[in-house]
Amino acid sequence: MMKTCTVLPTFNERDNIGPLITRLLASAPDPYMVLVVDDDSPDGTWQVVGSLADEVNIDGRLRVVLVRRIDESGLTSAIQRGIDEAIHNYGADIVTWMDCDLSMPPEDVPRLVDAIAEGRADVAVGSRWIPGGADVAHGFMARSLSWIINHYAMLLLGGEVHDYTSGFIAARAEVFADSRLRGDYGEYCIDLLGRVVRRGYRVREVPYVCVPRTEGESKTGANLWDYLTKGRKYVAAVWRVRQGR
Ligand SMILES: Nc1nc2c(ncn2[C@@H]2O[C@H](COP(=O)(O)OP(=O)(O)O)[C@@H](O)[C@H]2O)c(=O)[nH]1
Ligand SMILES: [Mg+2]
Repeated sequence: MMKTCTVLPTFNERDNIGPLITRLLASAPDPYMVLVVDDDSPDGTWQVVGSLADEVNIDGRLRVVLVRRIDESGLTSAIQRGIDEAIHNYGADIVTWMDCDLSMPPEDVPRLVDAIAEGRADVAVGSRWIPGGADVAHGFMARSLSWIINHYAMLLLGGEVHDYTSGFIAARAEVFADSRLRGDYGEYCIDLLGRVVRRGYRVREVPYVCVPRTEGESKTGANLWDYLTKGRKYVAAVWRVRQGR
């Protein structure tokens, strides 16, 4: 039986994290655990997780774990910390992660996990850009820029992946032995997927519909300048992987 752990990186997600964990546990594979990596959120997200853990951790098959980071912050290092803890401290065979703003449906996690547990993939990617997937969260400008960066990535890195900036991933633990996350925000995803494709891991996409967050605030800006700044890092990530670095 493969043990699955979902890593949840949080910063100020107080009103989202409870419903997210409840929904994850309701449709969870077995055995399953959730590991939240919170960067000492001022809104007290970690307190909500702490009390949820007290409620849930009675049954040995389901588990909620909190890692509260005080001296470190940032999305990529939070996910990597969660991956390391999941594999080395909790013996996870499959690690998944996602945003915690409920923009990625928790009910889709088992579909990603199944692709791996059934031996169809080493890495499963939640994808907005294959049939059945969609992005109803972002406006025309963001979707257009996503189209451009993904087509650029497909051209240079290979067409197995259509959503290189997905951030909704499941992978076999073995994949992380030679692939640590790099970068500070969304570019880590392009970098990781580009490298696993190059290394010959089997990558499979599973469609999902990205919906708008209703509680809390996005940590990324949504004006043209923010998109261009982010876009530059994405382009650089594609180029770096293309060069085999
Ligand atoms: N631990 C941690 N999580 C973060 C940090 N920045 C963003 N997140 C989380 O990363 C996910 C994506 O962030 P979000 O604000 O939705 O960004 P957007 O989707 O790019 O608009 C959410 O779960 C955030 O709570 C951070 O510095 N540390
Ligand atoms: Mg978001």
